[in-house]
Amino acid sequence: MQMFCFQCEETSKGRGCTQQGICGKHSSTAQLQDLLVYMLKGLAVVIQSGGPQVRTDPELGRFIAESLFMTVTNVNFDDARLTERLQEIIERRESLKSKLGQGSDLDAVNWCGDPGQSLSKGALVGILAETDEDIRSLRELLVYGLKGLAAYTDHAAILGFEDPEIYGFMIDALAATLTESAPNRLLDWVFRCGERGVAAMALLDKAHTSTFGHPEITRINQQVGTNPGILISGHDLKDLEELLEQTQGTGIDVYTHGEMLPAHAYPAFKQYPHLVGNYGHAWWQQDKEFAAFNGPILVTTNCLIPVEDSYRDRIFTTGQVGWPGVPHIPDRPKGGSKDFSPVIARARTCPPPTPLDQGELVAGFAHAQILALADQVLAAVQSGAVRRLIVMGGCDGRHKQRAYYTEVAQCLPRDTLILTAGCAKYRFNGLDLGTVAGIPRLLDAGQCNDAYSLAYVALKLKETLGVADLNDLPISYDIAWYEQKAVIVLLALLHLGVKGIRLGPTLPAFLSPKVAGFLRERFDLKPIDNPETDIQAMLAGA
Ligand code: FSO
Ligand code: SF4
Repeated sequence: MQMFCFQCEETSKGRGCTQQGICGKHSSTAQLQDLLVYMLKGLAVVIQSGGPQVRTDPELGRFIAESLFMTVTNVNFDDARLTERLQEIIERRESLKSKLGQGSDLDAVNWCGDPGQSLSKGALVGILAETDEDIRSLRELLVYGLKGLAAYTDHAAILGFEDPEIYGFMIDALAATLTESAPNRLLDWVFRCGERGVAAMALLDKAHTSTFGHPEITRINQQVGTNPGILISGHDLKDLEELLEQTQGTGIDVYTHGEMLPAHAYPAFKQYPHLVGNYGHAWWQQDKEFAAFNGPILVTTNCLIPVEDSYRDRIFTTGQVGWPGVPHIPDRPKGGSKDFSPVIARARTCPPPTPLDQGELVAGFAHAQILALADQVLAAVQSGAVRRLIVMGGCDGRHKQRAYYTEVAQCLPRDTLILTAGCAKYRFNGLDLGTVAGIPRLLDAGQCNDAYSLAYVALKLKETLGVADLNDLPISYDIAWYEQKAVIVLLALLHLGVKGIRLGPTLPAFLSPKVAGFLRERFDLKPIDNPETDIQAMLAGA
């Protein structure tokens, strides 16, 4: 075994990647990421010893969030950047230790090997270092929740929105993964992580809507123009804004890809006529679609898949994303903007994109817009015109079983509404699902983090309909997951008290039978079955 990773849904054989990641991660990268997480735990212990002020220091909090984000699936494959980050963690830890005059016997607080020893150390301190499968399961569930939390926290911080308590929690929880081994206490940390997940998603929602306005119902063009284009992928709306500013008047068009699609619905982006449309589908098809795009591609967050030769000379990364040998646009200087001129210069040399799709997509059903339709939705629910709302959010992926989600969307009766968020929508947003009671049957709230919007709508419906329990609403949850942001969304929903969630296409490999059994018993969390059986069950409220 050269590595062990089971943090995403596509893990090898549903058990764990042991030679190389299905995602393309080499064993060296996996070992560096394992060591990075381990060293962050040690840094967290040192930070804690500095008391409340150090614990909620935003500069340290941002550093921890960014570092965790680098280890999320499909973010950073660049061993040189990971090694550099490891050195930074050690330097910060050592300087804090001497400043605070605090030490500890823990290895993660003291290990100072040189970079040549990182791989062997990473192999020693990885996931399997814990031999009890239930403790390992709970610990990893918490770490993956924290990775998702870190990603959303980082996005909000980039827009200037921060909550020191979220940073403080991240530090306490990371430290707890080293110092806690009682299952009930670890479980408690997991649930508290879900609570912080709600706070982080709310913060990011506030960051997005107060910076770019509230999403509005928007028709999004899928056709290509005749100018050279830049394709921007990932979730970072600040990067999109700066790219649009820097490409104004250059004769270069900008297209969104993957999770950048919902950007079209924000009022702030409508002022840029050269933001012409969306190109392509979910992340896993990027090898073919990036090749066909012909122009430069800017990847701002996950999901990045192994870079193909056909577009290697015109792909750029930024933020926490990295691929060896691919040019990286550095972070913005304090108070300034990122410099996308290398991307723009590359675009000038490229032909326009090859057409891929025709027609339009509709998005922009975040909470403000759905609540603007609230009277209509409520009346339709109360009159029985709408029988049930089905939340089908989350992630897309390569596995054939994900055709389940297309089939469910196609086969759900016409008196149901589908609420979605995240890249899972690419399984059904091209279908003509029509309207019910004048309401479009597919309501797309936005990115995976906009699952917050869906939870917000559910809470508002509960209040308006005067039902005692969220689970008494005519809403079913049929969630698709792939990586660790989906883990924090799941923990957030559990924290809100949502029961009966269907999770697919497979349950996480990191849930031990006992932990999965516990979640089933307490929250009725279950795997998906076949579309017909699940549709019948959801319509019956099960
Ligand atoms: Fe998808 Fe990838 Fe948004 Fe994830 S593009 S899979 S949950 O990174 O973040 O929904
Ligand atoms: Fe395997 Fe997923 Fe880990 Fe990649 S992130 S190594 S595919 S489990």
